[in-house]
Amino acid sequence: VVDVVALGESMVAFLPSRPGPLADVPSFDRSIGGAESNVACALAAAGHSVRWVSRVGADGFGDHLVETIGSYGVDVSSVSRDPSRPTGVYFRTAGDRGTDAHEVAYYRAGSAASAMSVENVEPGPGRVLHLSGITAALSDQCLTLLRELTAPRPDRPLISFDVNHRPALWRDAEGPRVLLELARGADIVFVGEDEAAEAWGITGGPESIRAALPEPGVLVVKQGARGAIEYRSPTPAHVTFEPALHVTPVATTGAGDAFAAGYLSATLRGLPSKQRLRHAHLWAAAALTTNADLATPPTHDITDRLAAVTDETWG
Ligand code: KDG
Repeated sequence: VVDVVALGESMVAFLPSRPGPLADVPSFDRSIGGAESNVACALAAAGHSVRWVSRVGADGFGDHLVETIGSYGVDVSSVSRDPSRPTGVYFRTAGDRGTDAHEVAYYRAGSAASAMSVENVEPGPGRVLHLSGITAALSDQCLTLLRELTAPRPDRPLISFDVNHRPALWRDAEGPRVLLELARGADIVFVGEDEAAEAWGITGGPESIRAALPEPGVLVVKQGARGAIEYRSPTPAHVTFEPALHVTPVATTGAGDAFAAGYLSATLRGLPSKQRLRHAHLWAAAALTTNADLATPPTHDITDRLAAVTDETWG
């Protein structure tokens, strides 16, 4: 049984050779993206056993994804190939330093991963199953798959769910309602305060988000550069806030995935709430200060030492 199974679509990502609007960027460098495989790669790089489950096309981009994700130590043996559909790709611009303002152009409609279904995907055993709201947005059959995987049953693994609201991907206005439903059925939920406002119109801060999402045993509300709050059942007994590290972001894409991975890593290691949040912030800081979506996290040894500093030193 692996520590974590991460299921979702990955894409070849094309990162701009220079800042500016998409219309003006002359060339792009090949990289990889995919919220769930970003989590998988970070966890595997830190020594956890991880399997990534997905579908890619029978094409060179699919080869590149499987090879690159596998090179982090992730088990990719459950990734299947679809000869009739392409691997998704996407292009993005670089935001102005320190802002999240960037353009994204997806070429993933009809991709191999968007045809994932209960029939062609088998996550296999794992302690944690990490999923995200992106998969729900890909297609009706992907949404059915997510509902199936998260349905209550005695042998269900711990479900980790990152809301990852991507308005550009939703095919109808149902997205926010579906994301709330999926989040309510998960065990560990990650959501941004801004994301909850955008998706669900919840503007009353973390307490209001917890009020809308009372079910998950763990709810982590991310407050961007400020920090993050963990609500752990039974609430309101266990509420932990931990400030984020002050870094100058190079690119914010992928920081949420690194945050989730750091949090899950510390959870798997049985660390207490404050340390879970600090590990999440440290891994996020590593991703924020790299241009690519995916950053190799600091080792356990370094993370443990950095996370052990006094409150006055931290942040
Ligand atoms: O969280 C980062 C991801 O958003 C990025 O790697 C690309 O998976 C991606 C998506 O669907 O936006």
